[in-house]
Amino acid sequence: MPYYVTTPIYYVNAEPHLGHAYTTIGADILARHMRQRGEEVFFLTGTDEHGEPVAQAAERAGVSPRELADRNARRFLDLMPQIDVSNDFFIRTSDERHVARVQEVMQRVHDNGYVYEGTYEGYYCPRCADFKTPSELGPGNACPIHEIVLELVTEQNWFFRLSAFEDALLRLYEERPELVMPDFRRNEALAFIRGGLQDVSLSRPKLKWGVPLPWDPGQVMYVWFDALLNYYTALSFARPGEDLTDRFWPASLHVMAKDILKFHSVYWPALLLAAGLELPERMYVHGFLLMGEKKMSKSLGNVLDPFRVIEQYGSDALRFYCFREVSFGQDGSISPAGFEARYETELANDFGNLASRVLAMVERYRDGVVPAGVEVDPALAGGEGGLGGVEVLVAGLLDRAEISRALDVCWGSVRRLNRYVEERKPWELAKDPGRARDLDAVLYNLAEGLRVVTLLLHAYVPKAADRLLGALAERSRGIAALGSRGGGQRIERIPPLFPKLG
Ligand code: ME8
Repeated sequence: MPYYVTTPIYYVNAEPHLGHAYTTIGADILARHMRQRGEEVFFLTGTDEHGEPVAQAAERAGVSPRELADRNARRFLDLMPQIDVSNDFFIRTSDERHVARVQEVMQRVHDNGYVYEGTYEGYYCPRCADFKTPSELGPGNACPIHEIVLELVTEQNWFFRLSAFEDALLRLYEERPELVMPDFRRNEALAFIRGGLQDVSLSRPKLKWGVPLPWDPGQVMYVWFDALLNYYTALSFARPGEDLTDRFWPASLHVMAKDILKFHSVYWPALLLAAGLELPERMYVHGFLLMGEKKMSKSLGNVLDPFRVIEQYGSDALRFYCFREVSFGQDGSISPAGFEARYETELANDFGNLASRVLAMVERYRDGVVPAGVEVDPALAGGEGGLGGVEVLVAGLLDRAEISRALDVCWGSVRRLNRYVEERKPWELAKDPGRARDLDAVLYNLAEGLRVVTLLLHAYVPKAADRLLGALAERSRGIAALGSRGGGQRIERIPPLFPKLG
């Protein structure tokens, strides 16, 4: 089964921040891991360029929406290699191939009878590009996310018959319990649907910056419909001269944070049903990275700049920290002090020192050759953090996008290997020529365990893992079981993987 994973497409009303990097790295970890398992993977990210959020920001900046979009899309594009993201394509919704495909799909929704003309009256947040229901409004009719007071708007526009899909969506959620993960997010989506679905405005009459409705070009499409469809349209033009839609649609997994749960778990499946298209298999809804108590957000101005963090600590450290510090799925606070602590104790000490020690001991005691002809030690394979079957455990968790839990399992193995060094004391065995076979066994098990866990960590910390696997003379980047390589290879010593900060 091919694996097609997506991130949200990000608004270009401002520059990227760590929240965007977080989701993108999460999806990247899954894409990399699936490739390691030999799956055929397509990984999509990109930018959401139409609609009020962008048009209003451009006005404030005194530039055209297209200029602002070009400028900030560039920043998102540049971010990807810096955080070591291996996306197969980067979609921009201002791309005319996307626009044409969106019009085609929406015309089908129209022709299938799910569109009508009417008057919208209610509260609209231009920053969220969201029509708020009364229960979603904060005190004083404010947007609870952006903390701006919303005005009551009345306008003539086109509607999408969302209400027609209430029963179909309830059935869908019944039949496919893993459509929205984790479970508590599925329950939120279900509660929203059970609360009753109102038809939703499908167009914006006053706005110019968007996709014109094919049947009424004087209006542009509500940006969320344009945006959601990116997951589908991208496949038709991501590879020049080739349409990947049949190969990769429906998507295996959409990754996003809880702020856009409603759009993905309610509007999106309804829109696809209305267009007669297949539905994505699953979505994973994660929490917010918080700085102190607040969600990091462009409009609240409390952002941590990923470019600066990478400069200081490297991309691996950022990738590791985000998923280690905050359990994927939950909200969690991050801080510069937290970064430093994890870097020192876990990357530099637990993992970096383990790697240095193992390489150094193989060199010192066996002239750099991993001993061959020895068995896997059951003591290392079993027990807490045991490495036997660790690859199966990690794969099972990543199948359900449990990125932090899978990392916890890997870290359990890193720590188990450190304990194994302390328990077996190779330096004492080395003093006794009668125990040469025991020393062989310990050194083999350490090198083999380090190889297995580094292959698993490759998806998280690709740069460091590549260096270490190079030193371990491991050419494959597949997932491996403890004992699947027999020894005999010549290792090399390398400078510390995660040097101590000065
Ligand atoms: O909503 N913590 O774009 P957006 C964790 N264009 N994740 C965060 C975060 C934080 N503090 N801040 C942002 C949009 N994110 C629409 C999406 S999709 C068809 C259209 C991440 O630029 C997270 O993935 O506001 C969140 O869902 C997304 O950025 C919102 O990005």
